[in-house]
Amino acid sequence: MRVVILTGAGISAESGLPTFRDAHGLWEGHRPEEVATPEAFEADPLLVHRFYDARRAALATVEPNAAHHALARLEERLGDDYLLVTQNIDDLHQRAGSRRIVPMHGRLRSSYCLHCGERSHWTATLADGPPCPACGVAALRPDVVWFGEVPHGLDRIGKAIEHADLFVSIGTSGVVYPAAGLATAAHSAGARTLELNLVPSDGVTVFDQARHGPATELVPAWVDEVISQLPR
Ligand code: BV8
Repeated sequence: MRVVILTGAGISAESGLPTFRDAHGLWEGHRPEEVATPEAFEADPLLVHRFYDARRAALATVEPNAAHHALARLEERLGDDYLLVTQNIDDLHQRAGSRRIVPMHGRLRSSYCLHCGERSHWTATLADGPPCPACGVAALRPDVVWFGEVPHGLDRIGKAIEHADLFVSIGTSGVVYPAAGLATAAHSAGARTLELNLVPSDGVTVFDQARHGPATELVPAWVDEVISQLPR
């Protein structure tokens, strides 16, 4: 069975990371869409750096939860018949052991150099304008996909969805595109579709089936179900 999973901020909520909607939608009085854009970075790089530096610092204080670990277990059983697509820029999936993963909106623990194009593992701050580890120029930006920028891995995601038997959306409100359009694409490609979310998402009607509740309860239970149905 070929499975494609899409996750959003809801899967990391019980690890202690606020979701976009839960963070009262505001950060220092700004809507995330206002600070997560190239224009905002152009206008006020310090404000944007502080937004991501604070999230990078918070990431160091949290751990993957039972939902992240359950997905890593499922990947172990399905192997290459599995692909995890995440909108999250945290590394909790990777820390839980996920390997077949597309961080389509980038990674918080990575910097991108606007001078030489180098991507570097980054856990410290960027607001103080550190030099790029590769070219030495102080031209680093967070290695995340901002609104108006093209997400990563769209080809790989498109191919996996074309051949999927099952598409599962976990902890996402289904508001941001092109991620929010993947369930419809999977449905049109003939896959069965399932939503696992705390409450019905904006796109719930697209799904053949939906289960609502906390991810740390829904996801391990669903993974156990799938694994129990797999041939020995
Ligand atoms: C692009 C990285 C061109 C940075 C992010 C079509 C229609 C309308 C608009 C558009 C459109 N196409 C494009 C747009 C514009 C825009 C867009 O979608 N705007 C929205 C606001 C309308 N999209 C773009 O700009 C994209 N780029 O289109 O380029 C293009 C595209 C394709 C091909 C060629 C060219 C780029 C978008 C990426 C922006 N970067 N993140 C950062 O993180 O700071 S988006 C960011 O917001 C996240 O990554 C995520 O995608 C989104 C937040 O959504 P969720 O993760 O779902 O979080 P949310 O808080 O909303 O919901 C949480 C859910 O979890 C809730 O349902 C809640 O109930 C549930 N939950 C909570 N607790 C739990 C839980 N569930 C289970 N258990 C719990 N405990």
